[in-house]
Amino acid sequence: MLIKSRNTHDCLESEVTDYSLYMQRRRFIETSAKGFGLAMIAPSLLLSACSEASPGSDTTTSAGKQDQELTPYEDVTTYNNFYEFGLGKSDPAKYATKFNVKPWTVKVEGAVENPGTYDLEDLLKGMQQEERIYRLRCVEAWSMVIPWYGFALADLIKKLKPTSTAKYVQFETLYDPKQMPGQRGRALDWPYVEGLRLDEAMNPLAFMATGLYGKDLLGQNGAPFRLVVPWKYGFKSIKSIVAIRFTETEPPTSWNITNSGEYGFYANVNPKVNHPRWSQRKERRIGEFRKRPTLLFNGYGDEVASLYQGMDLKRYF
Ligand SMILES: Nc1nc2c(c(=O)[nH]1)N[C@H]1C(S)=C(S)[C@@H](COP(=O)(O)O)O[C@H]1N2
Ligand SMILES: [Mo]
Repeated sequence: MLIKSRNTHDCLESEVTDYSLYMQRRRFIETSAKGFGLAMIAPSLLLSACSEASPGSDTTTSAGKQDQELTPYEDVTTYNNFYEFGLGKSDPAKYATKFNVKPWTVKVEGAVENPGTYDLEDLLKGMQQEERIYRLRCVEAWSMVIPWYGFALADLIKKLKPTSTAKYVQFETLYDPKQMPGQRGRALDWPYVEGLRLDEAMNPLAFMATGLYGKDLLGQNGAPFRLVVPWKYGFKSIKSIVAIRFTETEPPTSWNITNSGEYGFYANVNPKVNHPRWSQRKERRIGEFRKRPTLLFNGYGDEVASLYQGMDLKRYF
């Protein structure tokens, strides 16, 4: 049985406010048991659909508990950004239904002591899987609140052991135009690549998701495993990863390659730095009509602001 350790992102069963959500999550206990690698989710884990914010944290005071109401599973799995499966928000759900993720291998390369080609299952061995409720804020000014399932990116990095010269980590998405119709067009330079500074990647908030809502990830959400960096715009959270590369210099990233004036390497959520073509001051939570104010670092400043001390966030956007 999976033992869940408590940290600031955990919450108590008694904080559950939405009964239908509670029932929904109970149902996932059965369905997820059939899934790939997710058979061991403890029921107690599935009942903790509540605010991730610990008392007194920034998120609680600035945004309130309402801010953590989960985005319905239906929306999370049908309104997606995954250009490999098309440019429209409903394309990924339409074209990823037969996406085959077994077997899945991941190449580990660069400045690292344990390079190699790993079966995903071997790569995940020893990773402590847990649920984390994180907001995901797209650069297009919409957002969702998702109960992710997975493990700390830091744990994986510790297992792979970057050398002392490694300063960045780059991730790469599968390139397979037969399965990914979007790759037959040239919307982006395929394969999709993303990266983090190593200290950002080691921050406890950086997460590798294998599931959401207690089920394995569907193709549209980045099966079989994807990055989730909750304080950065959604495009940093690269999906369906097949390579992890440790580098000494800042690695190229897809949206920055495509349009460096609009998409920086850092991409920290920042209401004061507008996208050149639209404001970032507000966002629409999917499923809601009124707009919410966008929070610096997507509301996770307590945990991550120290990473950027002394940096001009307008220049390094
Ligand atoms: N490989 C790849 N990863 C990607 C994208 C993409 O097009 N290709 N889109 C990104 C963007 S812009 C967002 S907002 C999130 C959306 O994740 P979701 O569909 O699971 O909500 O995925 C990110 N990861
Ligand atoms: Mo996005």
